[in-house]
Amino acid sequence: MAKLFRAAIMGPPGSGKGTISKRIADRFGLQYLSSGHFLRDCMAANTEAGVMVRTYVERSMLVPDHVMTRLMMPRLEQLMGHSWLLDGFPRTLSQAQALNNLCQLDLVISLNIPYETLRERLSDRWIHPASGRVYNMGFNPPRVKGKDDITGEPLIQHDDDKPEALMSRLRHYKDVAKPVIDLYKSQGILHSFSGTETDRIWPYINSLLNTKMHTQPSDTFQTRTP
Ligand code: G5P
Ligand code: MG
Repeated sequence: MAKLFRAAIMGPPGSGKGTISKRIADRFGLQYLSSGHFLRDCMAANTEAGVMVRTYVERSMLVPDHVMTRLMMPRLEQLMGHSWLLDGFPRTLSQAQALNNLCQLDLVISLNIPYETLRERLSDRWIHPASGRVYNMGFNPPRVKGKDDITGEPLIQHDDDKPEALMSRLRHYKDVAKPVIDLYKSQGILHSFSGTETDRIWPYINSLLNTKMHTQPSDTFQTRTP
């Protein structure tokens, strides 16, 4: 029987997790779960949990671990029969331990992007608040300036993408990510990629996944048809 493939992608805000995840999901037929999108869905549904997490997400603060795992675990259990890729979860050691209790990851991708690059990207970033769709005026602009491609509604910019706020978010990311990175390094499943352009990093990630998923006869992983 085909094995299931479980991967996660980590990286600071704006490092390209979402952009790369979408390429991986499309190319390799993995189910894709972004913790940020998932939280925004909860917020849009105005559930009790959604109202609670809004206070954190709107200030770009991490949602507390016990809330995050309580929300994510049932969603992950629904995906148990599939191969998947997680974007933005786990972010803390406590989340990584909770995930470890559910299943063992096969691969973790960590993105190392210089601060200056992140600053440039995020200051150029526009968001459709209702859906969380993200645009970049240089890299992936909307078809009509200032408007969401799907709904035509106006795009906005986040206060948190200003330089001072961004610097503090990045510092915080490094502090909480370090023990998670160390854990996955010790398990031998961490692969780090450095660079300033997603399009230059992508071929290396593509080739790593090709090797992991397709070339070893014992590793026939179960995916949905891409
Ligand atoms: P999210 O949604 O996980 P962040 O802040 O970690 O949010 P973000 O902003 O979604 O990360 P990303 O996914 O790493 O960034 O990057 P991206 O969106 O693909 O790319 C960023 C921008 O750069 C885009 O405009 C893209 O088009 C552009 N870009 C990409 N590559 C290039 C390139 O090569 N060149 C150029 N010029 N541009 C490029 O989490 C949101 C919030 O939810 C909560 C937290 O409050 C968090 O702040 N949260 C959690 N809280 C606790 N625990 C968790 N596990 C949580 N997960 C989420
Ligand atoms: Mg993202």
